[in-house]
Amino acid sequence: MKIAIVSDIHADAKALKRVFDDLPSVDRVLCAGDAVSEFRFCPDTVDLLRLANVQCIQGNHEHVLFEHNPGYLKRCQAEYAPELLDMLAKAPTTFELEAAGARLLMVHATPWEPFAGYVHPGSGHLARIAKMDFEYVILGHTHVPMVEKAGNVTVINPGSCSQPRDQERRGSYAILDLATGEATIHRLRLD
Ligand SMILES: [Mn+2]
Repeated sequence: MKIAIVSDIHADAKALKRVFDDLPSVDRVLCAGDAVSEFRFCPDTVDLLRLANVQCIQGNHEHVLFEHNPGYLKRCQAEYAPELLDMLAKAPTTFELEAAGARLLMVHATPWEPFAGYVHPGSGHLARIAKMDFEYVILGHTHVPMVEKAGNVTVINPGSCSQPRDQERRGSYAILDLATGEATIHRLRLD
């Protein structure tokens, strides 16, 4: 089973489309949160995610939009199709998957605080993740792509397809092959 992982799209439908155009053949696509931004909903982004049957979780931006941003949410509800808003409003905070004998957890920021904390490459948080009962932990939030081993846990952050914060300045996504256990970061070309 091959899984593509995107994250932190931040309402950039064009960047997401670039990912889809670049994707190898995969069985499933996951999105690790912040598909939109707290003050910027993007129906095109959500529609692309919906049409591709992408499993989304909420990031801190969805959380703020749906829980702490009533004025802007009201404007979105007046303007956009309810099924598009619902897709993110009803997205879970964490997503777990068992496949090919492996357990996978996806959460936006950290496994213990879904909307707060950053797990960068080399982070001290990795020691805590190493004790978790998963083969794969998928995170977003940092906009820095990462594939790192924490004990027996492979920690994967696909980075952001639209707003990279590492030195490469190119958007990224990740591919996880559960048959081989291999996770790779793929970079997108710049416009
Ligand atoms: Mn975030």
